[in-house]
Amino acid sequence: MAVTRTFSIIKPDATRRNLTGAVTKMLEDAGLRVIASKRIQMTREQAEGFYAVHKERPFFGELCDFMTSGPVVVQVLEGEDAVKRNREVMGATNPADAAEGTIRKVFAESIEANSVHGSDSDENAAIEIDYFFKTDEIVG
Ligand code: DGI
Repeated sequence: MAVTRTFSIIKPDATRRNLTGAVTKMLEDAGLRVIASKRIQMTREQAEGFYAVHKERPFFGELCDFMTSGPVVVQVLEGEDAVKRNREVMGATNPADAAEGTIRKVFAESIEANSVHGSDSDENAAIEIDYFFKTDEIVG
């Protein structure tokens, strides 16, 4: 299996509850390595651009409100089959459906305040990494 990269966000519900370390430990325990990380306050424009694929969905406005409601930690993760491995450890979008031991099962508050984002394909991972990081901020 090839070593690849994915993009992760520790969302405002998790930073608010001081869970940055706890979430990162679960990512690391899943075999993912944090090769870039920064804590930022996302602007409305950044959130709307990041979630542009969802702009016709009824929850788009609330999603952007939530993602700008507090600090987030954006990360680049590296590991074997990183996109898939990260999606596995994140768990289902709705914590009610998430498997035992996943980040969302353990920490998420709701389908919206679900603690983490993770890219859903290698192609989107590259786009999302590029959206938040300069090349020299990533040290693999
Ligand atoms: O890739 P995921 O984060 O698991 O899920 P997604 O790409 O389908 O949706 C992106 C985010 O949008 C998700 O993490 C939380 C939010 N979202 C998705 N479906 C709903 C939702 N928010 C609300 N309020 N209601 C939804 O049905």
